[in-house]
Amino acid sequence: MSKIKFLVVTVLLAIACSSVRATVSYDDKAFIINGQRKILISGSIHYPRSTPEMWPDLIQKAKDGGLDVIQTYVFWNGHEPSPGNYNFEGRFDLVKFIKLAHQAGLYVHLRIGPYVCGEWNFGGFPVWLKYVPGIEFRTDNQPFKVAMQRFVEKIVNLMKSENLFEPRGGPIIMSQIENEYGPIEWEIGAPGKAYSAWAAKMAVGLDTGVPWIMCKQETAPDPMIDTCNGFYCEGFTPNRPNKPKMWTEAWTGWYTQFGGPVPYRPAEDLAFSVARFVQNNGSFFNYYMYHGGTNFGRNAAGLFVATSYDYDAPIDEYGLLNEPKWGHLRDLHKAIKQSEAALVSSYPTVTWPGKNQEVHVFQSKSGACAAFLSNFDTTYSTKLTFRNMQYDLPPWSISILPDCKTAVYNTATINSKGSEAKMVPISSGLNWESYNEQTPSADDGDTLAMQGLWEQVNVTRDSSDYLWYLTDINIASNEGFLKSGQWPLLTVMSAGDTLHVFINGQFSGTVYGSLDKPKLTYSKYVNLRAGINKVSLLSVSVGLPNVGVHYERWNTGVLGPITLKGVNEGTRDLTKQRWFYKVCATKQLFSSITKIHKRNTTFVLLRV
Ligand SMILES: *[C@@H]1O[C@H](CO)[C@@H](O)[C@H](O)[C@H]1NC(C)=O
Ligand SMILES: *[C@@H]1O[C@H](CO)[C@@H](O)[C@H](O)[C@H]1NC(C)=O
Ligand SMILES: CC(=O)N[C@H]1CO[C@H](CO)[C@@H](O)[C@@H]1O
Repeated sequence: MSKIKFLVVTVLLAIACSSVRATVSYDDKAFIINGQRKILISGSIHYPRSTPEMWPDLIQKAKDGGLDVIQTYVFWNGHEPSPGNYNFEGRFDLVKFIKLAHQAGLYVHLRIGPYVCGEWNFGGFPVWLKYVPGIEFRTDNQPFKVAMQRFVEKIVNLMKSENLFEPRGGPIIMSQIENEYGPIEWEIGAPGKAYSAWAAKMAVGLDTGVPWIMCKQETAPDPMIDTCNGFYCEGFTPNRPNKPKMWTEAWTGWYTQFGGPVPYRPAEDLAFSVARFVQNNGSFFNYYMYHGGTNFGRNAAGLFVATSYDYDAPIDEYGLLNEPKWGHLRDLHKAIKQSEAALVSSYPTVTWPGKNQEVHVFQSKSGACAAFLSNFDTTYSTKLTFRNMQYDLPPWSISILPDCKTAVYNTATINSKGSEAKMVPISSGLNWESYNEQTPSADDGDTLAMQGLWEQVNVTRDSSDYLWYLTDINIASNEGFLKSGQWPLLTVMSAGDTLHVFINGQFSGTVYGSLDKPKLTYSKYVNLRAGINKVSLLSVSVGLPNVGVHYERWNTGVLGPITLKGVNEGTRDLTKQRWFYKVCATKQLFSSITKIHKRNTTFVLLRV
């Protein structure tokens, strides 16, 4: 063995050993990785909201944009579609996603949850969880805790077996248990506190070697780090003086709802909020989302979350740079990194040289100095004097001086090139198919017969958004309305989200719920004939709820009452009679739906 070779081997061994011994800890200033305090710049990319083919490019663009960390939720219902049957393939190949981030030299923040909210169907919980006997979600409930612990252990053990936590040489430097639990705990009180304490203890017991976070929960038990989510977080303070100030969700935009506006957040304001957070001791911030992506298939949450999850993120839904946002933030990150030595080793001295002016100076013992100059006036520019120099500050902006002299960046001054995405119609290559389907009726063979009205998800188990409610109305030949021609009034009450009504195979009407008011009522005079009349109700849900206290108790579908008014006996109650059920398989499309949904055709097509 030559001397050079020997040296190479020694160096490699040293690297291997040091990576094995790598540690992640924190103090009040920042996360400490291998003994070094860091300002960590992070961005959310949810692996199932893009395709594995897109991942390397998205991750590279995140790296080029100046990110240190990729943050993702873990999506339980994608990974365990039925109890004990796990899926880590395709868009759900979590290990591959994390390894790609590692290969690009990025860290990972793994938000295991397993409650994730995230505008994701059922907040990430598998639908079968709702039907575990005695279960109550996200509280001090034994069946829930057992199921939750099993899944969290499954994920942690997978990460351990692949050596993905930082102390074993992997990229994961922090995890998260639960998600935005503060408001729920506040509402449910004691059982919420007990559950929180249990979740923290359970997580710590898994011995991952990296710190745990509980976001948006001021009461997070030690040693969980409580963190902030929001459009602005500069005023946030962690619940113990030994915890760093972290912003787990800096909202880059917002999600889109069907029928709603497409949200937009200016790059200038986003940059301003981040600079303001950092100048107030913030040392970790994460863009939610950095790439929002797409709610494929039926992954979008109810109610009315759109298929696009673009979020006005720095990387758009298609994986293209959203300029000038991406470039403006890259420039911000550069300025913050140039200031890092001063930021992590001192607290700011704050002064107010003039009206709406504020100066933060970070001066370390070793001589590093960084300054942030702010103009909080929303309308007027200002001239700010700092250390005998004059600086021009546009309204609502912060300038960063990594050497306390040179303003290398201003949050309201965009230097990166903007580019408008151009939409070009595709003239060929798209293959459309259409299907025609008969309206089913109660006497079709393949239906499920039950007494009364059943909750929709109880029947479909979320295998489809579509459920037929079918029954017969028997009209005697001596009914008065047959002679007078004054048709009876059919009224159908549904818990949501959309209802199409057919009488004797003929389309009779559609009613929509909305995000604010999912419940709906169909009420119409219907043309009935003597003898048997076929009533076919197609109830459509637009995804399961993802948020709220005990959202597992949420109901969807035709729950009644259903009445027929104006018959000989006055009002006939159809609620408790025999109903037949037919789950619409997801491939079966319904030709009339596309016609009926003049308004929101796209949404019906995409969720199918
Ligand atoms: C920064 O943190 C220190 C120590 O906790 C505190 O005294 C100071 O007020 C903080 N400064 C700002 C601007 O938040
Ligand atoms: C749900 O289904 C069960 C049988 O699987 C039934 O006993 C129960 O009444 C149903 N609940 C509702 C609300 O439909
Ligand atoms: C009536 C109604 O709500 N229509 C909406 C359906 O969706 C489109 C696209 O999002 C909206 O522009 C319509 O307002």
